[in-house]
Amino acid sequence: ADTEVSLELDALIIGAGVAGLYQLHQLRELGLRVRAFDTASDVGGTWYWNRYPGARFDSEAYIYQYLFSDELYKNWSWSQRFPGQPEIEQWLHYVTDSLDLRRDIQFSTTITSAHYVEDSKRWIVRTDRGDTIATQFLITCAGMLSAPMSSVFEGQESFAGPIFHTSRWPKEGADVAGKKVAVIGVGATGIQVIQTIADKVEHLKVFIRTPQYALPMKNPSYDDRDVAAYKERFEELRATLPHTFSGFEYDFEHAWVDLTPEQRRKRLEEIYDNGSLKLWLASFAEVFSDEEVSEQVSEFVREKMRARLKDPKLCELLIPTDYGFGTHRVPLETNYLEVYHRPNVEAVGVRTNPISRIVPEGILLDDGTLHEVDVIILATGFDAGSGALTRIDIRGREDRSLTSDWSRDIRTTMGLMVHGYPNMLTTGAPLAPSAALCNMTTCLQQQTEWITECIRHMREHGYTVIEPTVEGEGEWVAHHDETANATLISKTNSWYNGANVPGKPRRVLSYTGGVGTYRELTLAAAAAGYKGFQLS
Ligand code: NA7
Repeated sequence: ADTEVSLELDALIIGAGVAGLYQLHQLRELGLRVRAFDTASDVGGTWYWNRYPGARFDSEAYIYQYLFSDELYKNWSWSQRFPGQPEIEQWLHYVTDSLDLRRDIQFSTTITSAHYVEDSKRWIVRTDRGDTIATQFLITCAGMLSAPMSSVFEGQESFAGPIFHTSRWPKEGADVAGKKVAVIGVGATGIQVIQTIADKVEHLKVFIRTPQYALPMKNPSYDDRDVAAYKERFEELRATLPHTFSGFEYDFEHAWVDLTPEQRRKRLEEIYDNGSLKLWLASFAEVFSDEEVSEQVSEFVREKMRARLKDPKLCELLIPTDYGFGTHRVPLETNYLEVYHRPNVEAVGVRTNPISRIVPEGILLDDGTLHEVDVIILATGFDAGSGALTRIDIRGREDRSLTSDWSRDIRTTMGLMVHGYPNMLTTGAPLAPSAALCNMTTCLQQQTEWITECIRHMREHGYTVIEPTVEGEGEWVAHHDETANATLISKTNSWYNGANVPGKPRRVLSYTGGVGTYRELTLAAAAAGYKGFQLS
């Protein structure tokens, strides 16, 4: 196979999004021969693909940031607290150009396979463009939420009009204005689409199976003073974000048990008014573990939702009752609930009468009801964490297949490596903190920096191969499970534990012990000479 090799690298990076861009920069600084590959025609990852109407941050822009460079941070100014996708994509172009990354990225190229060759201790990587690349390190920056659940219903291909997943929204735009449109799914994505297109389409049918505890977003525009004020806080943010529970600037301040009912209510009202994810990620840690606290905070949010949705039938369809607040990803919204009061919007409950199939005219329910539409938007989510990697033919030692290994049991060591796959380093992977409970940029910076330091250490000490031991991996998985199983997240069905993908082995995908704790544990393993790993 070596004779076919068209390129020799020290490190190959899959993906040119938030993680891949920074990883590329770091490894180039380290002096490696490194190249990133992306299926997309440009940089951006998540922010390249998710160009549906209303796509925007749910993290404050000034914290969804690279923190390694004061200059990079301060030379970009955000227009508002939670900007939309076009601005975020422009920012990633700015980062790419500032760091001159483009010359080492190959676009419109999908990695199809990566096989580890034990004799030469290299990965042989193939692309859909016919490249065969040999590389010492394989680094996956392929995204936590990048493998779309786009084939969900029987008969999808028979639909007469356009049908697409939100993360495959056509780059040239899609014509929904004046059309009869269906949106299937009301996760964070569905909610953003629905509230944005409702007043543009002729008729909107929203298919709702599980409603969400959505929180109202406060999204002020920034003037020069606001921008100067957050830039002023750069050092403070850099010192704070990596150490909090969720990689946001805020953290839990009080334990539920320490406050009186009046104090709790006051705290909840105050943080609700913040118009951010603070109510979820920095109200009370017990929300994630204590049924009673969970119920009380859930009821607080339900009350807020009920006050906006006067119609009892809408309340029944749109207010969650059978799972606790914060055990799904909490979406932020802007007049989302009020959308259902519009005469051109219809909420279709599909919990007891599910979608049976797609037919040329539209969506057919189990009881035979046909909903005729011109366009179908699938806001049906992703095969999270593992999907981006299991969709590539990755083979480790002794030809073991990651796709087949992870079809039985999804295991990693700190979300950074997998036993049996030497020199494969992963970001946004299962069992590390990630989108589920983390400001993604904080987590991805920490993971890519850990990887860079690991490679630097190996080079300095003359090691060429690293792999987690069976015992090391076992310990991490056990710690991860113990932490996750103590939470209510493990008892709720969602992409958080793979419940949304038929046949996916169930395990909470994101580390739930906190971003700061994870950071300490991963750094401690490195400081102890890569405890849990074998270096050779
Ligand atoms: P999510 O949060 O996984 O939401 C997917 C939605 O699609 C959810 O409401 C699902 O209902 C619904 N869905 C999926 N399959 C079906 C079928 N067969 N019938 C009806 N409804 C269905 O994905 P998002 O893209 O919104 O968000 C993913 C993450 O991206 C988000 O959490 C942020 O971190 C960014 P269900 O809940 O399964 O009943």
